[in-house]
Amino acid sequence: MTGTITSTSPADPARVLGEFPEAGAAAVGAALDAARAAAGDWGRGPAAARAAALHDAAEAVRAAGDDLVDLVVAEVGKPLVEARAELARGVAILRYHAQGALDPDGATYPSADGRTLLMARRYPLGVAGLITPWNFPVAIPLWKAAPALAAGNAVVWKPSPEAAAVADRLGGILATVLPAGVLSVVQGGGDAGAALVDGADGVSFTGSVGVGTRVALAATARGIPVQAEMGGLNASVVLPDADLAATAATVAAAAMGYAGQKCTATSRVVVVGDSAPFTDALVAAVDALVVGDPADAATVVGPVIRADAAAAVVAAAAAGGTVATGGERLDRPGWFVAPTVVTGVDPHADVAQREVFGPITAVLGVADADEAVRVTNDVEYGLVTALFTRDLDRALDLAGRFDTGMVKVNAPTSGVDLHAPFGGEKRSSIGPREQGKAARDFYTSTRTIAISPAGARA
Ligand code: UN1
Repeated sequence: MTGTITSTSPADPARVLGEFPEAGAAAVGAALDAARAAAGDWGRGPAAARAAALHDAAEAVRAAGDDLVDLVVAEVGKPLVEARAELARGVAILRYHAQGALDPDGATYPSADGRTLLMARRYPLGVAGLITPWNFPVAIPLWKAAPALAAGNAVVWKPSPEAAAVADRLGGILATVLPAGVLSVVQGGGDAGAALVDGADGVSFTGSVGVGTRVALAATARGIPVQAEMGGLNASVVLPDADLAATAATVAAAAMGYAGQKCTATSRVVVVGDSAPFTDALVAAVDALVVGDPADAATVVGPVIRADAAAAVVAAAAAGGTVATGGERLDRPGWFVAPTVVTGVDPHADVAQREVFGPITAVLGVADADEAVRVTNDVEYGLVTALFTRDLDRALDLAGRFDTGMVKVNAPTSGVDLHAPFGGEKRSSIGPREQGKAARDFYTSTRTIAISPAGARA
């Protein structure tokens, strides 16, 4: 039984953005067959052709510009300024991997006999199955698809139903510049995802820990490579010497920008020493953020994605600590919640241990830097940590002690560099890193080839 996805706007739930038939197992199977049929020519063909197609894709996405941005704003409630930045990031990702298609695809090694050509060469996996979330509906699909395609894979992409309209549009744009079957979109939920994992040659997933772990188990049971990027419970650690106002503004934006709906958002603020002055500065910075219509260029905090997501923020705020600001739904249509800061939180309280994925952050006071490291690491996740200090020696020491895939000093937890490895430790990630040159390690398999002169081994 397959149904229909009706996509609505979180800022105006009565606004329907499109209806999309769900792909059942048969439709996913057909997309996989088409991808497999196309993968041979695509992967064995010249890398320059893949580079050219990806450059064309970059140009096509850039040309879609404002239309695509408006759809992102409407469908997932991303504030206009961030949606524009995401589109620009998507174009840059396509250009980067277009160029990357021409990178060296292997290495040679000295052979034992000195005459054999011993080499290791990267080959595409075949059909890459991509399962992507709604929160970066352009950038995440592109940072998976672009390196997959550059390496010579065909792609079948299952987007989140919450971003079905953006996926439909983006998939349509990419289809205009790629050979038939090389990239297709299958709309749907868990069943479509399961069918994809069942037939792909490798799976790259971004989403929740629960689903990501199931995807990884199913892929591993089939013996195919899998990469899963999941949650975060990221800390911003503030040392006493940090610049108070600048740090508060950076942390407020990292916690509340796009209503905290990033796996890289700051959900815990670990303050060393007297936490009162920084907490006051943080609350003032949070209260200064513009909350409202995501289509307004001044807005920093728009709606959360669904009614239950709004309810989860309110419940988390009520579950422990003192609500310093926020904690309530806004009295307007749409899934708006006031940016929320909870103070006096025990590091083991639910609000400090469970990812809420909304505009809420918990302030945890600690006595010294060692305790800050302990508290920061004492969670199941390990995606990113931000450290705020003017002391370079302490930054150098502490940066190596956080159990997270990324550490940033005097910069927000959110935001990533498209050309650097991206991924986390512990429950945040399974498998090799994404983005940059690291992405090739996932989308290719290395084969070692030895070519000896005829008769040499007689
Ligand atoms: C960012 O912080 O710019 O799903 C990107 C997420 C992350 C991406 C964050 N995988 O939120």
